[in-house]
Amino acid sequence: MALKQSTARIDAARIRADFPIFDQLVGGKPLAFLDSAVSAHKPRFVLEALEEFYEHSYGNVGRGVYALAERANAAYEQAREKVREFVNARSPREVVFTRNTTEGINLVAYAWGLDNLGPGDVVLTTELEHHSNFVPWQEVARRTGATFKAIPVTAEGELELEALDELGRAGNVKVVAVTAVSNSLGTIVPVERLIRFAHEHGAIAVIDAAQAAPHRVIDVQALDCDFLAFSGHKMCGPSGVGVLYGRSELLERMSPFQTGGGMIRRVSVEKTTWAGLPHKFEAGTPPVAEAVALGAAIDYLGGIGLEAIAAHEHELTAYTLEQLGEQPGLTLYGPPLERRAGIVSFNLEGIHPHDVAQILDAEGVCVRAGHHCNQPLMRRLGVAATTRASFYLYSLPEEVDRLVVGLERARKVFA
Ligand code: 7TS
Repeated sequence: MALKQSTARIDAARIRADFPIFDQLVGGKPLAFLDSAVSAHKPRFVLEALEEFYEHSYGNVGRGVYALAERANAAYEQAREKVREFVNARSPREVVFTRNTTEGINLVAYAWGLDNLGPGDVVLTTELEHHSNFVPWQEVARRTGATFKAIPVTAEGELELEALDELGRAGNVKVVAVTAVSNSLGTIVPVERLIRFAHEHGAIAVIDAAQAAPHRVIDVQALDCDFLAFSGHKMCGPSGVGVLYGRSELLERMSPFQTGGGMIRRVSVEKTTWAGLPHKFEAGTPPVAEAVALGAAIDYLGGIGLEAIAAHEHELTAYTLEQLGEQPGLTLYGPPLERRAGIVSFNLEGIHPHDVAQILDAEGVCVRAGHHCNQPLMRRLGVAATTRASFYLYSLPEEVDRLVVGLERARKVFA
């Protein structure tokens, strides 16, 4: 998942016109939205797909026999096929719709972990993880008696891969769960290396692609990962829908995560049997319209090109590191530009990140301040929190300039 330098260029100002959210003033100022890592805005194309589906094709899936229900079902399964192609899965049977990344990882941790982990086994994650790819594993390890370990990170926020050998000797490594891109620091993780390590130890490799899928090409066959999870809302899709890719041989052998309607073959007092893939893992009414709109988001991003989007974010990141690097009393966190996605975390000396974010908000600049659901990483960096700017295809250099002006103001206010 290394950054591919593309010669294609996107016209971010023109792309921005596709996003109605930017048509307004907030607090009398145009939005400088530098918080896309938390969630991305939606282009008209996706909003219209959502509306069109509700107005003309809405129905539940896997239930009705009337024409409208069949239309809804066809749209839902067509969205699944778009996701399959997006991640290059072998079959739509390997694509499970979830609510979000968190649910996808919990599905694997519980449905696979509870049946396959025990004392003497090691669940290996990293200090870079979002809590969503850390806490579920820690909890399932606790319940099963497995050992939970985290690959340490360097002061620059990169994995200490030299620690792998020793960690591999700590026991029977059964799971390697790792993020492809750090949501706090933008670190691009060499997941290929970790997937290889997992398979050399007979472990499953679980990839958290929440910060990767919106920005870079994912090919689950080339990666050879066993599971990969991401969220629709971070990639211009609606909230409430996510995706879990799972290798079919593993999904077939797993117990369901949740049980109920929509996921059964036969139910009787004596015994219940499960539906085939992927429906075995989609209990209850799924996010039907949201999945259809996620399909539209995939079309939209595909029309622009993920490589061109990554190249645009790379330029903005370079510009931001350069601009912030000149600010007095500002500490930058994270790896060098060449191993970093469109995320920049920093602190201003003597000013709490929440105060920085509040002053920036008054200037119409949206950033995130806090621990970013990365408490183990914050502890490693020796800070309680950071201020974070993150970019997407609609981000503009002018927004970075407004960030810089806002930071100068914060320094004056708190001087
Ligand atoms: N994994 C990573 C790497 C993430 O960045 C996030 C959300 C999640 C998992 C969870 O995604 P969800 O859709 O299930 O909530 N990241 C952030 C963030 O950086 N700031 O707020 C949420």
